[in-house]
Amino acid sequence: MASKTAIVYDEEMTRYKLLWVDPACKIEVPERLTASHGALLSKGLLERCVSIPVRQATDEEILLAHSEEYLEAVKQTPHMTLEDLMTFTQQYGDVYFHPNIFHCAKLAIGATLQLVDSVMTEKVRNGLALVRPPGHHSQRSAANGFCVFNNVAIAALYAKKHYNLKRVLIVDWDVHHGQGVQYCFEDDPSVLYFSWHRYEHQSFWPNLPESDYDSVGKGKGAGFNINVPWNKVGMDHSDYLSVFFHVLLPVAYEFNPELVLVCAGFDSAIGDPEGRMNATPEIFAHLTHLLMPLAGGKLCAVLEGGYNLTALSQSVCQTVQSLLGDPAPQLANISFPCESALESLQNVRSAHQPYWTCFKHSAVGAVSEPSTKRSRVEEGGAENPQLPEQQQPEQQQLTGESGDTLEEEIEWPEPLPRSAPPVRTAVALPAGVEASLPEGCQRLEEATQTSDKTLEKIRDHLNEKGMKDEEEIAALRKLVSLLDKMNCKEIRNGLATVPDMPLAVKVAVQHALTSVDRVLVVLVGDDEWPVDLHDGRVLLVQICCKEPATPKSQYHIPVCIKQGPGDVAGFLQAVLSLLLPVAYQHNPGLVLEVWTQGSGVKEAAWAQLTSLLQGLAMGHTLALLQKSEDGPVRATAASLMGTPAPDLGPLGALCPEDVQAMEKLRTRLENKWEMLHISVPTKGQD
Ligand code: X5A
Ligand code: ZN
Repeated sequence: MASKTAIVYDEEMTRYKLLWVDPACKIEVPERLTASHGALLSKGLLERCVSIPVRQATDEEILLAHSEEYLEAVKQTPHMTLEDLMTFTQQYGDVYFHPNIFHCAKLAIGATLQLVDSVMTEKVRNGLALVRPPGHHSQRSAANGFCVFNNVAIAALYAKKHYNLKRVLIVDWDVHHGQGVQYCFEDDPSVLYFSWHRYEHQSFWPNLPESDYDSVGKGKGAGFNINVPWNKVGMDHSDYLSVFFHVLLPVAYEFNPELVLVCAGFDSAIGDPEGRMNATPEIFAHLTHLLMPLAGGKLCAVLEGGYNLTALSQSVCQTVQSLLGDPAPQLANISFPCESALESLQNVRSAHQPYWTCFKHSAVGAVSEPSTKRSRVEEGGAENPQLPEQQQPEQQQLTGESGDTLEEEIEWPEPLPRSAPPVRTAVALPAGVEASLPEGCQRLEEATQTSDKTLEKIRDHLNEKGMKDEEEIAALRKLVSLLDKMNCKEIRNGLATVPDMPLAVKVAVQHALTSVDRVLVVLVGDDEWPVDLHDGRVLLVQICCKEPATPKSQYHIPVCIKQGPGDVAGFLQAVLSLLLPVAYQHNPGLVLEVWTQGSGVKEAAWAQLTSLLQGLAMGHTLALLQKSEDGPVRATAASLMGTPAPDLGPLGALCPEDVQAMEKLRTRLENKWEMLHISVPTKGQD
């Protein structure tokens, strides 16, 4: 089974540049590639990846997404004089040509296709193509926005053709709208295109009405084009994650792609002169991580924009580290998405309500009718899209004596190293129990010496009369040992089977709180749980079947699914729209994941949950199972080891009552858990 990560790169793609003065194009420099590649090298990441050579794309491949006339025209550029190149360039928007750019553009496509081939033939699990020129703005017969050929669009068409794929997901996290990709797949339901982009009610480049949330695709492709416009700059981690949890991920799971392509532009990171957003490079660790459980882990990231060389290099490294499976950094201060982000979120969900089950039965409509956007644009003035952006008051920039724009130096801390403990997963099973564990997974045979004393202390503290049974004590000692090993960074995560689950949960929480600030307990199954939630350090999310007595604490979140956790659609909805948002906001130092007997949860769904939860607590998850059954133990251990979970297949219908119950839960909790918001708060209400 492929577990490697590919990097596709060739220095040749640095050998073209802007040869004349053009303020719109001067940021697209060869150093974008050398800096990114250099950072991967100096951080020791490159040597952990498989390097795959680039190749030139063939005419046939280029023609998958472009017209013959356009290809023939670009073919002439290597022979043009400087003057001819300038004239040729002028027919397109915000792009430049160079005698070597045609060659590089063929390599950029070739690099992308090499990556797709390596992933599809399972030579590697995933990878990144570091390419120039970028692609997502280029169109059938036009260069645009630094792009000549549409690398990712060609890759999707190529994958459909050569591997007979029926569903490809394109996630475009670049800060610009990849209108070229949208045009290519607008009426094609086999390619789902998602893009978020700086928009500011159409006043930001490329200033298109069709970049707004109401462009949902056409004909058979209706519902398969998702635009999230950012109408303000300064969006941060909470805004980005909200859109992933409440828009992209639910749709992506419902779509069930066979391959994920990422238009990986890093101009959406802090410090970028184009994007002016506020998300630090660590966010890309999480965006990548959250996409990795899809399509059996088949993910190809392809560089698009990114113009602050520091932010770009750091973001590239974060992306690659997630692809490699390194522990994701903790994100502090995830709390409330800004009002403008919520407005976009609400509008895009409402526009897509007719097409996606995950948005059905939700009572929230669009933000005021008729839509707020046109009127705002037509009011003119500050937001008149006709004005070039530099002349707009809110975007006035400092200018130096040369008349050049001076970028205010924005600073942010360098991302911390993401070092992985020597052992990824340790499994504690009762003595004598045989289990076929995944390769590389360590079996914990003996509890640590100190665990005996520790357990005694916990027993006193909990005033626990039980804990007499030898088998029980042996299991609890192993559980304590796993937590200690996690704490001293010997192991990243662990799995234990325990005979008395309520007691084990109590002990684990009690012990964990001596070394971490906050714990997240995720319980799948019914039953009452004697976890002390009074001080807000422990958050308990329970995915269950029976409606519990009204919980008194904001830290007890029971999500009820009528048909039980075995209903995959309901289970997934609970995980994506409730569990993950509160979990990220809680920012635990440990995740305790509990599978109780008879919960009915499907193994594949549990595996997905296990994968997703590893984005929290730097991957410190302790999974507890009630019985040492081979299937669940192996599936859990595999997920903890980083093996992509099996596909869930078509999700089926969502039970309307479940959705309504979850909405009710949201209403109860959203004052405390702001990450649950999916609409603009109503004025006058608190
Ligand atoms: C790939 C990319 C941006 C073009 C901006 C033109 N292009 N103003 O980020
Ligand atoms: Zn961009």
